[in-house]
Amino acid sequence: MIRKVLIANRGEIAVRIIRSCREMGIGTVAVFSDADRKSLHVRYADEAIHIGPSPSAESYLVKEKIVEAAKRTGADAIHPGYGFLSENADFADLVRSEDIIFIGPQADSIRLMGDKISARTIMTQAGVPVVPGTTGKITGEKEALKVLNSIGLPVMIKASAGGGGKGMRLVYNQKDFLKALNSARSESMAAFGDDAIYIEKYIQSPHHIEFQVLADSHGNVIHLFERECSIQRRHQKIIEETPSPIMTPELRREMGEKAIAAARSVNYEGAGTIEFLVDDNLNYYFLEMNTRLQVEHPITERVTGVDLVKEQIRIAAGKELGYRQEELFQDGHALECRIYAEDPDNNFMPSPGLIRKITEPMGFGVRTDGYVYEGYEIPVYYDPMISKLITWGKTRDEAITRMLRSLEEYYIMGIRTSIDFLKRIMEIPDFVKGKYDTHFIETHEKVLFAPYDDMPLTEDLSMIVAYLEYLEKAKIKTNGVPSQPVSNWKIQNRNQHLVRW
Ligand code: MV4
Repeated sequence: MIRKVLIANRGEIAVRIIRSCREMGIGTVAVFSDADRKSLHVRYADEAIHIGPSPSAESYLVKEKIVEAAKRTGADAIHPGYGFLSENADFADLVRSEDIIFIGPQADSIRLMGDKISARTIMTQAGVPVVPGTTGKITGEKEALKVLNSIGLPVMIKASAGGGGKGMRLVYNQKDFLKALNSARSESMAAFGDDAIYIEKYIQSPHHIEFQVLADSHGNVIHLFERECSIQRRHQKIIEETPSPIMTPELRREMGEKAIAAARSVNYEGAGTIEFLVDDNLNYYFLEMNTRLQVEHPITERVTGVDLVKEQIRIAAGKELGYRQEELFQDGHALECRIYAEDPDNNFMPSPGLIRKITEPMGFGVRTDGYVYEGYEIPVYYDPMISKLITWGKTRDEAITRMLRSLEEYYIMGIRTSIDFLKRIMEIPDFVKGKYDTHFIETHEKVLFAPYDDMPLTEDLSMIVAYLEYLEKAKIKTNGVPSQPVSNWKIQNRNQHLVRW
């Protein structure tokens, strides 16, 4: 039995976890830093504990402070969310050593998958195809060159302790190889305190497709189908969808089985994700396993009907999975857009600050997972993601048109956001046709970053009102017709608003 869960996280995911806990009748404890006193997760939790200064290194990342907060509040379990301590095996060990339930896999599973070289070895043994490349760790330059000759150019050099693109080097020419090898090594040492690296054949234009798995402590393992996450920039996902436009029923069955085999090979428990690269000929290769709940989990929830957080909690409490593989199916299509407080017209610079006005999309087939509200000030200290907009449709086309109308409804004033940029993606014919790979943003950058043909009004509707008031106060005659500057403005770059007075 779990009666009280401490959520070792902040932002939208903390809110998301609290919601499932409340529906299960489980008490909740929020932890918060100085900057998060007014965060929604603090308001929604039954109890909240201050854990230190704003920088995460002094609050959300301090294992001992989190465990201490759980002990003080009598929480019997800790949910780590994603990011922060969610894939920290030592944290899982520390939590369990205090007789607190860690809602997640065993520490050994986290360790094995956190080390990408050991993950490749284990997957190979389990019959899961990995990208052609090195087995074990590369020691000397001589060995590396020998490996290079057997794989053939181009190759990717990756850090064993890395993941998500950190410490990666792409090498096209033999003459660049040793330099890249050594810089990858030193970068990995500086970032992770570990200079172990491995080499893979470079897959030119892959799709990033991942499978959601759930495993209980009784040996039951199921998969909840795939998510396609190929639309990314600088290794940050922007749009995810399920089903994948390139998936076939046969491939889905086969990759699903491999995902289950992958989870079994590390005695996995809880919710996890097996990431694959899929090439143009539908060859698939294991890339990494994520041993946590992922940002994009809601699209899987939408098409399968499974509340993944509730399942995580049930599994951690020792219960058997609430679903069998045979009863799961994909109902329709789901899309997720990540909404960031950043400025696409200024190299995606973070744009934290005060939310002056916000209207979020609603209606049939729409879900927003967020944590901001009118009057909330987004802190500078954390990830700039504001919310996730998820739409469902009976078909992919319906999910896309519903996403577009939802993005049109989304109105945020006070900060810059990625909303207009996402609208542009939704209207690119290749995206609508499902024709995209991991190079989509670069391929379409001309269109995506083209200047607006109208002045976009991303600031305040009240500017117009102020201007009209000014005209009135200054007794400027307009004959009831909006004067030039006002009438040319468009709201949200889409809906022409005619203002009369
Ligand atoms: C690759 C690859 C091509 N070949 N590995 C990027 C993130 C990290 N998880 C692995 N990544 C890649 N690994 C081989 N052998 C291409 C990428 C990659 C990528 C993968 C998924 C989504 C977007 C990407 C963007 C650039 C590179």
